[in-house]
Amino acid sequence: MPMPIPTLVTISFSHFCEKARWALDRASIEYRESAHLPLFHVPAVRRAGGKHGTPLLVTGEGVLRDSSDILAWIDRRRPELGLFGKTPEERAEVLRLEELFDVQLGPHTRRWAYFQLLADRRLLRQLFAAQTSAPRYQRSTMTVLLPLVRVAIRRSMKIDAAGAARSFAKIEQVFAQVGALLSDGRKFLVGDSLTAADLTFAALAAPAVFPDDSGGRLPRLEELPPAAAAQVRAWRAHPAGEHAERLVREHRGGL
Ligand SMILES: N[C@@H](CCC(=O)N[C@@H](CS)C(=O)NCC(=O)O)C(=O)O
Repeated sequence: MPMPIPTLVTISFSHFCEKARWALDRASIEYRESAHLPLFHVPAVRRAGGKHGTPLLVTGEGVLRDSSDILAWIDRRRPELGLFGKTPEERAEVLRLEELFDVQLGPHTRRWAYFQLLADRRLLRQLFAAQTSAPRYQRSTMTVLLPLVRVAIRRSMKIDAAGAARSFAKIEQVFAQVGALLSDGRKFLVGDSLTAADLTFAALAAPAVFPDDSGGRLPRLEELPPAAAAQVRAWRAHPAGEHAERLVREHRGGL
């Protein structure tokens, strides 16, 4: 019996979801996306066999509930891609960096960016309206639910000025570590081709560098409030930010 096409359940603009989507696209694995706005994702995730977190990949072999599990599954299906490097040493380094970015970068770019966006109702409304991969009823209901959703996001991720400042410091630390790795002139974080380390870094750095090629899922740099835009410009000028932007530009087809 042929395997059913996997379904990727997402919050459309989530950077952890983009990590999984990018890896699936890179591996040319056929899948369908069930994309949602925040809050609406919960029933969809539950129906698919998860709790509430996205991304979730429903495959013929079971349900994968974490972006790293999804990348590991892709690697088992497409080992020739070298998503985790070409030697055991490279694999160990890719896994180390993937974990570093998952824990020390992703939650912090998200909190920093949400802090900027939640302060600007018009921008938040635009962000939700731009998610054309999510069902139309969710986008129209969101205009009514917006005040509730702002409070829910703020509370669930402890988004306040002090938290945003802590996240800012974490982003700076990770950018410094990535900058140090790149300082020898390497084109990729590990080995001589794109691995899960680069892909994870570029996907999770997006809410700090707002790449021009985000497929319309994130606001454009010029739409951000001036202070946030100035910070994003500074991160873009950092070697790590330049690296993230270049990876998206050169290696992220099919947005
Ligand atoms: N470690 C997880 C993190 C995923 C994550 O933080 N997902 C967020 C979106 S960026 C989410 O779904 N939040 C909503 C929720 O948990 O209900 C992974 O790598 O998949």
